[in-house]
Amino acid sequence: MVQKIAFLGLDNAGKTSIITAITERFGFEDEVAKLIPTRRVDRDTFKFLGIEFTRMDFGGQEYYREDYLKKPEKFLGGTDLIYYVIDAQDYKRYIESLDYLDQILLFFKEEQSYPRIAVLFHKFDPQIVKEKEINRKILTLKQNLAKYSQAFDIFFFETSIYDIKSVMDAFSSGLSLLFDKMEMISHLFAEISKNYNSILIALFDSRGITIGEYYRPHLQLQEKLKIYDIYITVQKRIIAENRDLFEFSEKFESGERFSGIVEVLNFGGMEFYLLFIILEEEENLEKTINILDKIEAAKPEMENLILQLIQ
Ligand SMILES: Nc1nc2c(ncn2[C@@H]2O[C@H](COP(=O)(O)OP(=O)(O)O)[C@@H](O)[C@H]2O)c(=O)[nH]1
Ligand SMILES: [Mg+2]
Repeated sequence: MVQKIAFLGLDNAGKTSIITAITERFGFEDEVAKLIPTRRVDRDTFKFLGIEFTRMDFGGQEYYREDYLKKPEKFLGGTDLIYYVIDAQDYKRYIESLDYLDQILLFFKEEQSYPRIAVLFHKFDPQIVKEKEINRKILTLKQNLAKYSQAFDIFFFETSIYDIKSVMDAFSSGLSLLFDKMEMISHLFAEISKNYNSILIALFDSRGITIGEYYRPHLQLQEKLKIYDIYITVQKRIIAENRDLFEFSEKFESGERFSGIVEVLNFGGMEFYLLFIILEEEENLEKTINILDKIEAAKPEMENLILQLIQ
């Protein structure tokens, strides 16, 4: 069955930019600059874990919003997952945005259907993440949302197209809400990590959606971003050079060195990318390399879990 995903929010919130960023992970910024306001509803489809998804980008101008709310069953009926995008920098329109979400939720309440909801506080750009005012405003907004939307499972994310990882994380986490057993993969990775000096173990589908991931606790945002940058570069090279394995060795700003592999795996006729990064042990590089080999041992279980997910 096709699953329906709706991107909703006021005009100018950043919905179309987010979708573009997800679709064209590589060099998406040019594309975003050319965007024109969305007219009514744009649709496209994609496959994830073998399931077909329709993604709807709802133009957010007032006259469109009125249209949708006049015939909500036509536009919103059967939605499985909503990404509700709020321009976190546009304080003046918070109330208007909450109002719109409220009316959308009212429709679903009356229908007694409860899609999963991911609220994205968007335009939370890297250079302002530490500013007090925006953090306070977002917190208040979250509290208000939690209060009047109790019937719904709402999840919050802060995103910015200038931090592609934040967008991919929010998108992946939203999708994972539609798969009951998805967290089993992350649990497996947490287990595996205990045996090694792991910094990160992650599994992505071919379009960069996270299926599961484990990060070493206290890994800093900068370190995460660095790893993600490397991952994107490596994935590009793997595709360009038609490889199925890539090994690398790099260091963090702190001077700490790490080794990693990206491996293309084929489970159930689909391609996945496994990223495995461990701390390098200076005195014993050979040991490090051996450890990388050992990821082999975990593959059958990974495959088994993936097959359970997609059946
Ligand atoms: N600062 C900042 N601007 C953004 C971000 N995402 C989108 N924008 C800008 O916000 C404007 C509206 O974006 P658009 O995707 O058309 O919004 P939509 O109406 O919700 O589809 C555009 O000028 C984008 O360049 C972001 O993360 N940070
Ligand atoms: Mg748009």
